[in-house]
Amino acid sequence: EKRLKIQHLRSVTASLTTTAGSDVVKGLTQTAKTLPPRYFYDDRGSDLFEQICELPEYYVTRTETAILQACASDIAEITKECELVELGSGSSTKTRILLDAYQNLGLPLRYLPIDVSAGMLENSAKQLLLDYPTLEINALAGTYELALHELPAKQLPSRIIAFIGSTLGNLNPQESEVFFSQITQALHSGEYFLLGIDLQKPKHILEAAYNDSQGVTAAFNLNMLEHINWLYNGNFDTTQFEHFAFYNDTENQIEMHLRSLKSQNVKLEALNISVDIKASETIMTEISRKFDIATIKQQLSTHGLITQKVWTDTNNWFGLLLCQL
Ligand code: AVI
Repeated sequence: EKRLKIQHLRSVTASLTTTAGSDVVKGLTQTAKTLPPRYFYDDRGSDLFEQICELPEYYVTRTETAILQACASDIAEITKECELVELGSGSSTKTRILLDAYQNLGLPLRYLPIDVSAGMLENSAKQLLLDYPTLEINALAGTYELALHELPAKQLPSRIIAFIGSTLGNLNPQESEVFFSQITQALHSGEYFLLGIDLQKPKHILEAAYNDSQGVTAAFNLNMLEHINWLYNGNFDTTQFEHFAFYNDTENQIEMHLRSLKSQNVKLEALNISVDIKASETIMTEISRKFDIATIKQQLSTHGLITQKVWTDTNNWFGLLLCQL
């Protein structure tokens, strides 16, 4: 297929600046234990995340989709002939709304999805090619960091990098600073950045979204231990941990933890570590920060990213920002 190119960047583990698994060792041997959220996303984890997006309590995906449906034609009109780079493209469901908008204006379609899951990229790319007969795809399998560094040359007059779904919330403040500088370095002056962010809202709504009644989020959280067992030859017993998520209203973030149901020892053979975990001790697996638009605009502007337009829903639950370098 001439319209599809898939480039495999170095593997996720090989691309770590340090030795594979050193982030796990560091996180499990410090006093307040943590594990990096990227370990959620093995095949089962990616599948569970897709299920989370459909949950009645998880308003995030539904709300952002509705905003995109309302503003996609504005975005296409502002950016004109523009190729779409998407960070963490996953199944590319929301992307279709943007592609439709460019197509409806008779603009050329070029899409550069970036995802760590090569399988996911290949499947969604094939489906997209069937549905959009003029679409060209150049997929990049790898981390954002590598992909942003190795973006192929632009073939249309402009480019938009989309980072939607509020994945920004999973980066801590220092990580987001680094991330914004990487975006700025990847863009040329006049090009665009589309950012989707989950906004601050009453605690009970947030806590319900991360403690769904069907237990999908709990399964997603616990699956990280299975993934780590598989990667590093570990013996985490998922029946001896429970999902624990709450809103920290000082930090304005959801925190997801795994709480130990007993005093136990876990070994990760491939990493040569043995970890003692006390009863009720928790391992933090994710933060999901909730933003306010004024603060994020300000932060973007310190990186030279000027917000041209902001769209929200009627509840003001989610924000979509179109910025220009
Ligand atoms: C991918 N990310 C934006 C999700 C979030 O809401 O922070 C991950 C997630 N964790 C639990 N539910 C969903």
